[in-house]
This record gives sequence, structure tokens and C-alpha cells, in this order.
Amino acid sequence: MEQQILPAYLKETANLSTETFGSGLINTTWKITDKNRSYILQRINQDVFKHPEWIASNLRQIAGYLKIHHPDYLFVEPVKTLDNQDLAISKEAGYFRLLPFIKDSHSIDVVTEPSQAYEAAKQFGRFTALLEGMKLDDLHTTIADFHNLTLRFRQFEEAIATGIPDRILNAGPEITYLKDKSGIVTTYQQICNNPSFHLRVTHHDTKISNVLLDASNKGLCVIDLDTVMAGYFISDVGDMLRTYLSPASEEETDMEKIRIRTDIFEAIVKGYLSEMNAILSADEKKAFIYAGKFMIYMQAIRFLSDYLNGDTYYGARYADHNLQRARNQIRLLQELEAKEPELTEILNRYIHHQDQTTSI
Ligand code: ADP
Ligand code: GN1
Ligand code: MG
Repeated sequence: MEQQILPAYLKETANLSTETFGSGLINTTWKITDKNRSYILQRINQDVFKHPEWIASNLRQIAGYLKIHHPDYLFVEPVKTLDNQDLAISKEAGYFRLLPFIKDSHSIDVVTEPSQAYEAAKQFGRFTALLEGMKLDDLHTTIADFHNLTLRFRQFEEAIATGIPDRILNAGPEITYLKDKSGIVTTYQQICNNPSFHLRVTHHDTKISNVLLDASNKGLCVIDLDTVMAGYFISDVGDMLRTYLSPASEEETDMEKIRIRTDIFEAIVKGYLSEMNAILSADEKKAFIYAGKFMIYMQAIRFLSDYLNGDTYYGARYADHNLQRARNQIRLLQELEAKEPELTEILNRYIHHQDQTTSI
């Protein structure tokens, strides 16, 4: 599939080598290597992104803003097709984009050291901070209601009402548990109505593999920008907490391996606030740990809804895969709640420290 699209971008395609790359669940990614340079080719999943041209438009707007206001930022802009388009379109295979492969960069899939969490959190914070002056109206909403927890909860209730009967039975304890925790949805609704919480340019997919690091493991920039749109900081901080705190990923089926690493938590706080401290309101900073609950809970109900509906969104590599993923997220939520007093102490120390620094 990838072979047929390359002539749209490159005059010479005979000697290219291609390999599938990355671990995303939604788009398909290849690394394309030429004699002297490499590219990343991506096929945009149109079931999820109904308007790929909106993603292209967002990237153009952001690139334009950064060129004027922060010209030194390494923003990975798509390569234009030979006929100067942002996307290559094939009738059979859909929408594609090509990116320059950033030389000497790499990404990681699992956080093993606090320094990695610090670098990533700093990069995601920096991205939002640099774009603080950008008009949100200039950005399209590439997935409507993507992190709207009220809607996700409604979809979960629908799946419980209309999903596959055997699966609903099978997931009884998980359904009960998640319904009982719907206070997390209520808090989200309060946040939406609280004028101290602000919409900003938000990445919405802050897993560690979406940060490019240099050879000495310093953060270079953020990538995987399809879901960049207006949002609350709880989306970005929350997904970092969700995916960095535990040494075991969302794919882990041995629940004993899921635990919260407080040193990683501190690194996320430090890294994110190193860029966002002056921008976030006091109420927002207080919601830092809630952000983790928000994203873990949302992912749990998304995985469980998909299980009940027959794995149509995330797919499944084995029977009950999405049920297992939901169980994993439930365990992570429980572990986070158990550690909340300790994490709050760390957060308070840090917010306090930051405030003192600012007032000097
Ligand atoms: P997905 O997560 O949907 O597969 P990404 O855009 O995150 O897609 O790309 C997958 C991986 O490819 C990244 O984790 C990173 O390792 C690598 N990658 C993506 N874009 C670039 C780039 N411009 N330069 C270098 N590596 C990249
Ligand atoms: C999807 O494509 P990927 O793997 O980066 C999903 C995220 C989920 C994540 C869970 C557009 O992200 O919201 O958190 O899976 N992206 C979309 O692994 O639904
Ligand atoms: Mg990615």
C-alpha cells in the first residue's frame, strides 16, 4: 500500500526501503529510507479522522504561528507532494502524509527513568506554552468531543444497553465498578463550567512515543499531531500520568505489575510546570492529580465500551483483549487513588516552591 503512494512525493522511488514503524492503534506508520535521507509516511485512519484536510490545515496554521513567534522551535512540518499538496490521496488506499525523519532523533515506548518523564512533560508543556497566543478559532476540531467525558460516559451507557449480551454479562464487575466511579464525570462537568479552567492548544495524545529525543535523551519536540486542537490541560497531563506512572503499559495483563512510581510523578510535575507554571491558574494546578483520574477513567470506559460493542474501534488481538485493557486501567485508577495523599504532598510542595520562585 505504501509503495503506491510514494511517487506522489518522490521522483525516484526504485531504491527506497520501507518498514512499518511505531506502535499506534489508529494510523499506520512506515519509515521510508532513501540512500541519504529518511521519511515517515503515515496513512490517516479515515474512520476516526473524518476530515484529514482539517489535520493538514491545523498543522499549516501552527507552523505559520511558530515561524513568526518562535522560529527556533523544531516543528515537524509535512513534506508537500510533487504537485504541492499537504496530503497524497489514493482512491483505494485513502489519505497519506509524509514527514521528514528528524536526523539523530529517537523515541521510546516505556518510561524507565524520571529524566525521560521530565523531558516529555517539558516538551508537551512547552508546546502549549509557545502556542498560548494563538487564536483557538484557527484550529479545526479534528475529532469532535474527543475528550468529552460526559459524552464518553453516555456512549458507555449505550454500550451497556445495546452491546453484545454475552460480553455485558462477562464484564459485570467492571461495569458496576465504573458506574460507581461516575463522580469523575461530575468533576469534569464542574471543570467545564469553571471559568478558571481555560481552553488552550492541547496535544491530546501525550504518550512517551510522541516525543522525539536527541542522542543525549534531551527532548527535541512533540510529534503525532493529529489530535492537536482546543482542549483542557487535564487531557495532556492526564495522559502522561496514565501512560508514564506505571512501569507496565495498558497492554499488561498481570495486574500485580501495575503500580505508581512517585519519582516519575514528581518528574512530570516538574517538567510540565517548568513551562506552564505561569500560564496555569491556581485551580488548574490543584487539578493535576484529578487529570490522571480523568484520563484513566475515560480510557477504561472507552476500552470497555469497545469490548461491549465488538472491538470495532481499537481492534483486538485476542478474545477479551479490550476487557483486559479496561481491567488494566481500572487497576491503574485504584493504584493512583491509593497513592493520592502521597502524590498530593509532592504536588503541593512543588506548586508552593514554584509560587515562591515566581514571586522573587
Ligand atoms: P503512531 O503513534 O500513530 O504510529 P507517530 O506519528 O507517533 O504515529 O509515529 C510513530 C513513531 O515514528 C514515533 O514514535 C517516532 O518513533 C517515529 N517518528 C514519527 N515521526 C517522526 C519524525 N518526523 N522523525 C523521526 N521519527 C519519527
Ligand atoms: C489511540 O493512535 P494512538 O495509539 O496514539 C487513541 C487514544 C488512546 C490510545 C490508547 C484517535 O491512540 O485516544 O488513548 O489509542 N487515539 C484515538 O492506546 O482514538
Ligand atoms: Mg504516536
